[in-house]
Amino acid sequence: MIDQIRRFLSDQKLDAVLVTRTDCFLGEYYPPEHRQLSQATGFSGSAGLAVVTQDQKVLFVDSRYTEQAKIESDYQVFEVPRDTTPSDWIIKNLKGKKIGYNPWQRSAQWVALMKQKEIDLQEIAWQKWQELFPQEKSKKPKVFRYDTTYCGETTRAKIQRVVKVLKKKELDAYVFTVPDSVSYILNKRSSAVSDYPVVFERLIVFNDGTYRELPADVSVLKNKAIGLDFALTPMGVYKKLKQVAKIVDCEDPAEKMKSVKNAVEQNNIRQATLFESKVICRFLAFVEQNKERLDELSCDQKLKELRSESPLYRGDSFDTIAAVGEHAARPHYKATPQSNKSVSEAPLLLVDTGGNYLNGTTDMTRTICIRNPTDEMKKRYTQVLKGHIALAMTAVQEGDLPTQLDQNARQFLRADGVDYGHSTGHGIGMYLAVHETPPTIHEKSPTPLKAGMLFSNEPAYYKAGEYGIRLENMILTVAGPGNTLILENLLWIPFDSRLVITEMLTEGEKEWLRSYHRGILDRIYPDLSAEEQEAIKPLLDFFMFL
Ligand SMILES: [Mn+2]
Repeated sequence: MIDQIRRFLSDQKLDAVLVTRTDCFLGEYYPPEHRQLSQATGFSGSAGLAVVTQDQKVLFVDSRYTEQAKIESDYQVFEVPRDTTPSDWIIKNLKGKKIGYNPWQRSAQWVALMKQKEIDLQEIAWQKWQELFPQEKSKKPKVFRYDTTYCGETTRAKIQRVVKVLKKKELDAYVFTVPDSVSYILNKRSSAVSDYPVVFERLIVFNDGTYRELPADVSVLKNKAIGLDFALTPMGVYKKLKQVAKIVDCEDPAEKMKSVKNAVEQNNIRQATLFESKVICRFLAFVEQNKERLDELSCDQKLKELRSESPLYRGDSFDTIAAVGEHAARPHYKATPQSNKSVSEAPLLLVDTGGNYLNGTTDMTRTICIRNPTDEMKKRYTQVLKGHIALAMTAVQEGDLPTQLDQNARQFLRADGVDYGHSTGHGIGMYLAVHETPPTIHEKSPTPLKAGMLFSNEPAYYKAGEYGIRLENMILTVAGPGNTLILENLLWIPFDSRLVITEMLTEGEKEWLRSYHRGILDRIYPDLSAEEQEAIKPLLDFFMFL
């Protein structure tokens, strides 16, 4: 392949070519027609960017994929942003060179930034791109209406909210280019893949309240003032629109709209998470009963089987991470038949998993004791748990940034000189993407908290090559007295008493754990079989006597 790419460079009089994993919606969705990154490099992960010149071939991946990329590919691998970012590397190494790229796979904002830095980007026509990376045609996914019993607001009402934004900004129309946003506004979903059940369309909303799919011929927008989110729009779309219309960079209004769940959505997600809590409690019971014969892949199977008992289950919201021992030190580990480990091989098992149900998307993580944890593991587990509780107990007001939540979750680890490399939490879609922005629970998050936001609380600790710990619940913000926000916990799944050092807990933390575990007894226990109740006792038991 590399020879073909280099021949292509000479034929096209280019010095370099960029190959990304993104589809033409800038997403990581992976239909067969966008297999170019793995074709070029051999690397099969879900995100990455490669640059090929006549004498260099480099691959940029994030920390979850560094190891995998080095195994799968013979490219020089850079970890982003620890080593460098692709943009910085390009600016440093390729100034003055002609760099070919596919304008449907880079954002208008990124292209503008590169041009500012005097990087010579050359568009490669779709036809030429396909000659270089021959693609199979993918099947059209089945699209269906997402009922208002689940989403709680009609398309008409959502369009009216967009029209308000248009009037305020004196725009004639807005072009939505992100599948999540289009699916949200049109109340449509598809069966494309279970972890991203969106429709792959772009949408125009006019300020008179009419709307339509963005057609190939965009003359309908001639001379109109249109809003577009440059960071979320492929250069190919931007250019087409720019030829006919006056375009203005304007934040995608659906991002904020969908980040606040309405009352119907809130009730639905409460039900989905209650069902999911039962699934996980039954799963934990199953692990206790079958430690000796379970492995990472069979954990995944069991979870799917338990979820399938709900008629609303449409598949997992992401690939389950069932990670034994050192596998858990990689936050996005995915078991393969080659890597598959048996559960009883190490002291700890980490399971991060979620379902996509018609009434909501779920995401949770527990780390459980399989046998003989070390004192260090217990100390780290307790520190992560204290951080989880601290976040859950944080007093929050409407309009606060998530800074304090993030700092509270990290404080006990940081006081001990360690930390974790990812955000403490992420927004969660409503039968949409499991990672949704806003909000992001991070020190630098720019988005204030509001009532109706749904996000994860997932502090962690990773010791490379040895083990990993992560404890994740889902939180819904609800308006409290005055200006306060109540952080409503949505998941009822035991923490593992066998991994807690009681002496490290304050009275307040013990009270939180007691009431949380009482919640499990009230809400989940009655629906478990006698054997299941008995099996998860070792996790729960101890909290009764705190
Ligand atoms: Mn999560």
